[in-house]
Amino acid sequence: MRNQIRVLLAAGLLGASIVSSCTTQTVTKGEEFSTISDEKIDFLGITDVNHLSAASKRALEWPDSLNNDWFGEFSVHDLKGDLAFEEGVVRRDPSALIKKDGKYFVYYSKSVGKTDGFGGDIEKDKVFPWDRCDIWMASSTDGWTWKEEGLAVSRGEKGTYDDRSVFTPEVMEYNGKYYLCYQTIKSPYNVRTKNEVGVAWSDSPYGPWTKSEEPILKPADNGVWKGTEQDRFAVEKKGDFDSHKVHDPCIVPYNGKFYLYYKGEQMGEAVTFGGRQIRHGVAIADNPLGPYVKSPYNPISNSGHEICVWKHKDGIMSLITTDGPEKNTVQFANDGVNFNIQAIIPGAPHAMGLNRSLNSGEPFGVFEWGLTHKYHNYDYQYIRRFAGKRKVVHTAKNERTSKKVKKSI
Ligand code: AAL
Repeated sequence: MRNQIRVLLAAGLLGASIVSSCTTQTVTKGEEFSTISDEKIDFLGITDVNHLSAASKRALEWPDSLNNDWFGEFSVHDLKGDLAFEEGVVRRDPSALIKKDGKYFVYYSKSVGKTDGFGGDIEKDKVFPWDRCDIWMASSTDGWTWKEEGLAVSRGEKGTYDDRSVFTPEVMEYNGKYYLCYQTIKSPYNVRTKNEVGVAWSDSPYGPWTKSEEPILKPADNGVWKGTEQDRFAVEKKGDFDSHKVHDPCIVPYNGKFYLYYKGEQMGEAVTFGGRQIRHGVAIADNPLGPYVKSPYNPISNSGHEICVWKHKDGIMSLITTDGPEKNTVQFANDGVNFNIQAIIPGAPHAMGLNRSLNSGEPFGVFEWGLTHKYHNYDYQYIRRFAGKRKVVHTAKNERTSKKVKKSI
């Protein structure tokens, strides 16, 4: 028998009653009614609509548009040539890959020597692997063997906003020009030092690069430290989600404007039920060089770490990894700002440098291959290559299936 079901989901209050015989079931959330098919109840494997568990209530609220476009697996491989692991050298946070005249180009943070941390003389020491970095570049024709071409953007002269470190670059090609955006630190680098974002531009992927004289993005200025000790957890007021650091910048041309996505770190960083409280924001400009205005909707994520965003259909897709209750998800915003979870995506490499020249037409195709970094240990990181492969079903070893990967866009 097919039944029409009325279920009250609001505020954990559940009332369910069989109303009449038909092909659909009606679920009400507060005053809102929606119709749920018998097929959906069957698909979700719900035993008894009169006894919906909290999990079943959440499942009934999932949008119908959910699909398995983002089901896949990743593998990571060593590179050859100059980007192979090198003792005593840090190469990390690869940018996206751009392709010109048959060659791939990547930009990354490079420094030498081990990390001392914050226990000693910060005037001399290296406090993080990404401290005392410059931005370097490498090229490759096959994406496996890389030639380090040299320095792209170096730290500024003493007294400038980027005199201590320039790192974690992203690259954008727009109208025949190239733009690198990256994190900047001014000395001294202690635990309360604010981190900013700079930009450089060039007519060629090889440079030379001209740097902005001022940062294009700064942390919110509305937090208040408590006391004068170098303790970043001691605050009178935390301020906005990005009151301490603006990190991992990535500029995407979108809707006739430039969307600068970034990671924010807050003064007095907290740990929540998803680990470190890390969130993303966006700032928008009419021009690639700014001025960038932060969106009033910030923060635009509840989780994440390194920014990995790309244009998808008419909106922006974002891979959220590492921190927060929504880590390991892909999220989509059809306006570039309001992101919703599309799928769980476990195992995605961190600090992904997407290969922006790929165009398979498939959602998961964006992960066909690209670059990532790996911790050899805390002091040294090196760049590797990832490969992502879409799957449609989960099979046992040697199990036969009639399911094929279908093209879905
Ligand atoms: C990375 C990025 C930023 C941080 C550090 C170097 O994974 O989030 O770049 O500053 O770690």
